[in-house]
Amino acid sequence: MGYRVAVVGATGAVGREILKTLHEREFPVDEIVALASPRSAGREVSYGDRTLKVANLETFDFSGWDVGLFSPGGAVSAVHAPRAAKAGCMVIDNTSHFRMEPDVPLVVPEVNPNDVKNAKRRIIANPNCSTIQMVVALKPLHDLFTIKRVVVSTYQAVAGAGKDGMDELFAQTKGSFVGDPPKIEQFQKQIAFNCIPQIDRFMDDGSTKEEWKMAVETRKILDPEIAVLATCVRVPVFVGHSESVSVEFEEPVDLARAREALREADGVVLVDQREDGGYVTPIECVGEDASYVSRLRVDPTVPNGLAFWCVSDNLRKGAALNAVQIAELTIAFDLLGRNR
Ligand code: 11C
Repeated sequence: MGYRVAVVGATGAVGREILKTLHEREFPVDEIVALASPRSAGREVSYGDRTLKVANLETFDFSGWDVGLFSPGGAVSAVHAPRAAKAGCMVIDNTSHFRMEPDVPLVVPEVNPNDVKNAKRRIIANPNCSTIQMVVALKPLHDLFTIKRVVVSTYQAVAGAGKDGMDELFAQTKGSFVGDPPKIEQFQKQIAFNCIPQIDRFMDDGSTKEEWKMAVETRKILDPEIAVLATCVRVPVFVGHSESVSVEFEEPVDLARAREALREADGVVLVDQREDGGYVTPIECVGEDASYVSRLRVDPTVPNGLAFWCVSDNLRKGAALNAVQIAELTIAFDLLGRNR
């Protein structure tokens, strides 16, 4: 039996990746609809070798639709996700709008799959991309030695800011060779040939909202006792977020056991050869599913510490794939369709 699936925000970078991922993973679809704002309605998007004409979200009736994968932006999800859920559709929302609401599960299938069963409001939130790849890598280590504190610095691709962010990096890079002055619209400063230590707006304590998200989301998904200090930086990479992660544990660490656990863990690929080039860089993870871990080593500056490098495709595991995996879980737990 297949399901009736709505993809909301279908013309955006994540929406398109969701359609691609649903098709690649042979998600059981009986009927699929692509939805977007009235401005984008009528445009066309691909689903496998089919072309879907985008329908207007504002006037769409979700009655009888089993699952909705939403990535239209927080303000739009705030209005339309509850409307879809009320009509009986199971919403998987990629925006940050519902993530920290206590009655909305925030799920990474390799880490807290059973939380999908608590979707009483029929809304499940997909975490921020930089959080997802990190918690996938942290989970097997937490199971072994119990994490106390994480210090992470990110190197985030412009795809995190959508297609406009990618276009800006391209235009500034090209412009530098032909003498055009950089046009700065999507980021706070020039992004080509630069690094910007600000993603999202500033909070009262001097951190940014992206850094706050990494802390609160990690605690909600993995363990409320874990302290997280994040510094989030935008870098001139098109797709693929990288992270330098230092972890302090309650218990003594054993590098060989850590390696073995990471090798065995779902969603993690350990590539760590301790030689020139024996690690993964963002350009190599594009289009791939895993959270790649490299440069794993003991941190000798704290009693029980490990450090590693982590890379993942932020549009894929960081957004579309994780959302589709959540949808697959709702089927596995019999939460869709006739079981609503
Ligand atoms: C970025 N992580 O790289 C952001 C994009 O909360 O879903 C995703 C924002 C979010 O800019």
